Amino acid sequence: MSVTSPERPAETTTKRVLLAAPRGYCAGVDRAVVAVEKALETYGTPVYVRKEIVHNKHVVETLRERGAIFVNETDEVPEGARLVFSAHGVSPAVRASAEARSLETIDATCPLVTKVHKEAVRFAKDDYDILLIGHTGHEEVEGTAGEAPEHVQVVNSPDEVDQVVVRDPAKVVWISQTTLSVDETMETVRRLRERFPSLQDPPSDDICYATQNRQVAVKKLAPECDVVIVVGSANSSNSVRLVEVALQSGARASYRVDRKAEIKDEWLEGATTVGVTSGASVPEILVQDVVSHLADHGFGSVEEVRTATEDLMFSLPRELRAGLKAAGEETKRPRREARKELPQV
Ligand code: 10E
Ligand code: SF4
Repeated sequence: MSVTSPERPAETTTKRVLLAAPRGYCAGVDRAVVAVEKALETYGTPVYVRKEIVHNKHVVETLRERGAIFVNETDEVPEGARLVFSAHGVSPAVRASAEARSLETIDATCPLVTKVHKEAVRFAKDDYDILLIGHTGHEEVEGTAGEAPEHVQVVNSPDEVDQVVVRDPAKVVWISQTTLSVDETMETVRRLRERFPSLQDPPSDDICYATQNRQVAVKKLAPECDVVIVVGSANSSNSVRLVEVALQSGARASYRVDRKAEIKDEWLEGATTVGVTSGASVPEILVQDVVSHLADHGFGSVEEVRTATEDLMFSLPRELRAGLKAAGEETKRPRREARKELPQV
């Protein structure tokens, strides 16, 4: 595989793949998936997980096969059992209900989501109206809004800005879900600021580094592509955003697939350049499957289009580290490249 920029002579007709980098697992997903794996290894079954640990079918199916039991709510978990909170975070009400059932919780909330929770708590304490830009019903939004329900209102898109009502226009702040389209969010903020000129920004970017990096990479390759294939599940916000970003950035077509079997031959008809990327919850093995499927269809040349290098790694959840230590097990983790990916199901 060569590392090149996507520029090529106009007359080139070699069928090729432009492979976005960064793509796939972010530090928060990696930590959450490893947390469930380690919990299963250390404590044995049953280990319950509230909601999907990350929004990826393959990951959830694989962990289920290893013994994880996925539930929707804490009241489905037997009293005193072990429960992992997903990477998307939970509201204080969920924590309280887990405590009321004496559950042994392991909090796999991504630290970058926790950072946004803390912002909500702080601004609520200072009595701001908090405009949470994000998607109603998404678990991360439910968790963040649940930190201060009486202060937070969710703004789904630029079109919703006109319906926002605040108590004091001089005391309004916006925060956001971590996995949104950067461009659409900036448009929402622009419109909010038109209405509320004193609108305060969050202390730092809420859309996380991984979301931003994957969008920048897809923006770079999309103008060169006849079609961009995004590997990711339908409920994965950041994966779905990558399809939108690819289309807005000049790809003639873009499709999301969970796995290579979903790629339709007609998508590739007449195409010369196919872009490939994956959401933050997607194991690399699924991307490599797609790349080899494309090779079987004549797209044998693969060029990586890299726009950033990521080396962030989070330590495992505190409760799990304590459990590992008590069991005499290693709490430090090898770098990601040195570990095996989840096997294919
Ligand atoms: O739907 P999302 O993109 O938020 O989730 P995902 O599980 O596909 O990717 C990881 C992102 C998380 C955990 C939220 N910040
Ligand atoms: Fe954390 Fe960002 Fe990954 Fe979400 S997408 S888990 S916020 S690093």
